[in-house]
Amino acid sequence: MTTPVHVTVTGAAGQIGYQLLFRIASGQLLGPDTPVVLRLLEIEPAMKALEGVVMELDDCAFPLLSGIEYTSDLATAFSGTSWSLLVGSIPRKAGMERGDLLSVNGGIFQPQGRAIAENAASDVRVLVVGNPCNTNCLIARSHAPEVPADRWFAMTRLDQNRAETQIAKKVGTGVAGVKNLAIWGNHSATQFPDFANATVDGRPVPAAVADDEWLRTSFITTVQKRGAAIIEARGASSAASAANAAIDTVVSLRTATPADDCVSVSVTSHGEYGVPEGLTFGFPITADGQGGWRVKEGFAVDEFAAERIKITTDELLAERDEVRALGLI
Ligand code: NAX
Repeated sequence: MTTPVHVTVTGAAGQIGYQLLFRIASGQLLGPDTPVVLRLLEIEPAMKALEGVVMELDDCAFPLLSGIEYTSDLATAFSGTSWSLLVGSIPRKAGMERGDLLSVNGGIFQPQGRAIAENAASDVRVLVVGNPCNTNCLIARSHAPEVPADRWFAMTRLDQNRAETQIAKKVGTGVAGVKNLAIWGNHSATQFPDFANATVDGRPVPAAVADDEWLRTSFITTVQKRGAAIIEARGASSAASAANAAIDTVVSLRTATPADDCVSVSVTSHGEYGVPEGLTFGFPITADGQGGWRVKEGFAVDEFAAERIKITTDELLAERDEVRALGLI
């Protein structure tokens, strides 16, 4: 039997955790031939709930699930981990200022970054889901300089999936036909879902949709505000679709990306497309199937796109300046 791969999930007793763990344990994250050990991190008050989730994982008798560690201790949670999915965070509450939000999350992601650097496996990769995920990723990464910058990711895949579905519905085709759809920037309401470089059934999206007004207005705002629309309808934030996007992200990073497609994920900028170096920024990337990836070149950035990319860049720079002023990076 292959050696099990250790996968850490933080915030494991939360709603995304509940949608994520069973899929990881069934082999959907790392494939049907790779046994996994789940390492689950929670805060003390949630440990009892987490015990219940662990009981349910046991009750599934997943053949690939080689073990479960559940803990509130950071070193234990990240010991030997190859994939760390950082889901647990403190979402913005009514009346909370942005600085408070960044500061409270800094208190979570600083020590998690250190614990990853000190305890994880040498091949560790980190996907930050907990919001504000781009800046939380930046905070954790800046406290783990030993872990190469290309191992840190923040999740913009849910936005890509949302955008693909909106386009497929508009054109009246299957979502599998929508390709090369980049989400630029921050996982927030400033993100830019780039329709102009995307294709549907091999045709450029603007030609297939034939409704520029829709693409430039309601398409963008629907994707940007989808999270809020789900809270409004469901009375709770996206969980199953978020867990699905986390699985999609890892699978896409492990698989060679076809030449006509890209994967949307936030990564450490090296200045690609003029984005300031060091930001955790949503780009179109391609993976090589061997664990490597690069920002996809050749995306056309017209004036409309450049304006939107600037807005989301400015927001991320403001977040970076704020966490810097708070001493978090
Ligand atoms: P929940 O509130 O249901 O669960 C969060 C869990 O994290 C709780 O069980 C809590 O006890 C735990 N937690 C808090 N502090 C922790 C710490 N220091 N260490 C370990 N665990 C800790 O939230 P859920 O709906 O699961 O969402 C989790 C995060 O994902 C939120 O920040 C949310 O905003 C974010 N999302 C990100 C998305 C993305 O596309 N990047 C989309 C979905 C979601 O909104």
